[in-house]
Amino acid sequence: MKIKIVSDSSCDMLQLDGVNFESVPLTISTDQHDYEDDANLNLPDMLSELAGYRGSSHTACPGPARWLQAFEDADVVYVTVITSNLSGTYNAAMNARDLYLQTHPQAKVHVFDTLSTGPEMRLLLEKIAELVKQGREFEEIVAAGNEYLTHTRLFFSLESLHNMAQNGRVNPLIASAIGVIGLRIVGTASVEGTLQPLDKCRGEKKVRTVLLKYLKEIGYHGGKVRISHVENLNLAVQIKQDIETAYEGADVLIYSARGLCSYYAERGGVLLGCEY
Ligand code: X90
Repeated sequence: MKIKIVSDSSCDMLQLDGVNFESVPLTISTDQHDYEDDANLNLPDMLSELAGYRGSSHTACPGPARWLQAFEDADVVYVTVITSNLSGTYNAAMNARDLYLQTHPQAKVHVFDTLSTGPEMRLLLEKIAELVKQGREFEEIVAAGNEYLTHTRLFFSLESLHNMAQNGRVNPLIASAIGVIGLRIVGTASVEGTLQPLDKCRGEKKVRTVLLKYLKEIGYHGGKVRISHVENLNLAVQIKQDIETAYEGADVLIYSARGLCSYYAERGGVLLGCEY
C-alpha cells in the first residue's frame, strides 16, 4: 500500500524523515518575476527584490492539477494546507481530492485545514509522519491529527504587515499601526484561522518577554516548539534559549522560513508553533 503525505509549501519543509512526502509550491509574484516556492527558490534574491520593490506583488495557490500530480498513485494521502480563511489552497486541494477519488475509488484522501501555517503545520506533519511510521490506520490518523491541532498553536512577531495588507489578508488599520520603525506586532492564529494581533512591542527584548508570557498562559509545558524566521536567526536563537531555560527538556528547533511564509512574514519576522 502506497502512503503519501503532501503539504503546501507554507510548511517550510522539503522533506519529512522516513516517509513519502511532497511539498506543493505556492507562487510569489512581482511584475518582474514569479517565484515558485520549491527547492530551487533563491530566497535571498526574492527578499532583496521585494525590499526595494515599489510595485504590487501577490501570491497564488497551487491549482487542483498540481495537487493531483502530487497524489501520484497513492492509496492513502494525508494533505496539510494553510488556513482556508486566508487562502484558496484548501479549496484547490479539496477539488483535487474529489477528482482523485473519481479515478481512484478505493483511495483515501484527507485534507487537514490547519487554520494556521508555518511551524504549526510542521508540527502536524511531524505527528502524521510519526503515526504513519507506526503503521496506524487512516481513520485513526485523521482523528489523531485533528485532535493534535486542538493542542498546538501559532504565535508570531512581525515587523511589517505590508504584504499581508496589500493582499487583503489583514485589516489595513492593523497594518498601518506597525508601520513604525522598531515596532513589532506579536499575534497568533485565531480560532478561525486569521491573523489575531495580541501586543505591540518596541524591541526584540519585549517580543521575547511577551512570547514567553503567552506560552505560559496557554499552558505550554515543555513539549515541541518549532521556530521559523525570515533572516532573523538571532531572535529565533534567543527565543529558543528563553524557552529552554524556562522549560527543562523542551524540544525546540529553529529553521529558515521558505518562500510563502517569508513573503508574508517579511524580513525580521519569526513564527513559533508549539504543543500545549
Ligand atoms: O495566495 C495564497 O493563497 C496564499 C495566501 C496566504 C496568506 C497568509 C500567509 C501567512 C504567512 C504570516 C504570519 C502569520 C499569520 C497567521 C495567520 C493564520 C505567515
